[in-house]
Amino acid sequence: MKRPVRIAVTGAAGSISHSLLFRIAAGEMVGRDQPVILQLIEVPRAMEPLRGIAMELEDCAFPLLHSISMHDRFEDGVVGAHYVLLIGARPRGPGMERSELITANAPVFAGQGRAINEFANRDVKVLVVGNPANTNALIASRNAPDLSPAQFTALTRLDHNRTRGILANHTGANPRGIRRISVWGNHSSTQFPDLGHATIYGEPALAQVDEHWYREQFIRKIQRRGAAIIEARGHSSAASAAQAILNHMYDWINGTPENDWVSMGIVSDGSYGIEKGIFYSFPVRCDYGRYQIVQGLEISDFARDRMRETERELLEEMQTVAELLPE
Ligand code: NAX
Repeated sequence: MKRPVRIAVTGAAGSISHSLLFRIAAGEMVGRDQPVILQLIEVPRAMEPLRGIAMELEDCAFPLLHSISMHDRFEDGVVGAHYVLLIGARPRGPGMERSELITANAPVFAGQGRAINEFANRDVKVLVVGNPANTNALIASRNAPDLSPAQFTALTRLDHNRTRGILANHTGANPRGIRRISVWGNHSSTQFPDLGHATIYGEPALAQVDEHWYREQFIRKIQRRGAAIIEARGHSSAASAAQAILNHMYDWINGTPENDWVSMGIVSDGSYGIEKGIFYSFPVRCDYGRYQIVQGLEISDFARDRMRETERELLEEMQTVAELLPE
């Protein structure tokens, strides 16, 4: 029997976690033969609902769920963690500007980065989900000087999955037949869901859809999907976000399938001319716990403009939080 791994989760009593924790305990994040310890972290006022969730987890009698602990201090919850999912964040209030959301969340993620640096396992893998996810990942990683920035990632897999799901529905293909989607940039409405290299059952996707539809409707639909879900449901995406978190972590830990890649928000190494150091979504391949940016893709002028636009937004976000970014 394998030794259990420790998974720390913030926002553990929130909506995404409610769709996520039970599936982690069932073995869907790390592997079906890997026992897990859940270290659930919440703000003090949410500890009581969290206790209820812990009871429900216990009542499922998952064979792989070794134990559960609950914490209202991040520093305690992250001790020894092999995987950290930073889901909790201050939500965007009515009339709140994106820049206000960024400055409200920035100190929280700086503190969490410092605590991960000090208390987590040295090989920890961190996924930031709480928005603005890319910039929060940048802040956390820059405040964790003893860890590699490559150990920090931001969730753009939901955007990747949306691209795949909506394209499948539009063309009648099974989502499994769609490969090589790339989502570039920020997890925001400037992201660029790129079908330039995508294939449907092995044939170029762009030869199978109307180019005008792709440029004028499809891209915008993906960019605004989160807002459309809030409008329809009254709440932001939860079950699909949980699915994307499981996919992101599973692939990072276990590897991506042959002939395909996935999108992850990671620190830029300057590939494709994207400013070094920002957290930008790239197409990546994962193998044995590491990831590598897919190199050598041909970038059209149309794609280049969109990649630049979302890069600009990330550079602006970085400026907004500059004082929380130690060198
Ligand atoms: P909820 O408001 O349902 O839950 C958030 C939970 O986090 C609450 O229980 C709150 O008490 C807790 N929390 C807040 N600050 C905390 C802190 N400092 N430490 C520990 N817990 C803390 O939100 P939910 O729907 O679960 O969404 C969580 C975050 O994910 C939001 O920031 C949301 O914007 C973001 N999303 C990011 C996505 C992505 O693709 N990157 C997609 C889904 C989602 O919109």
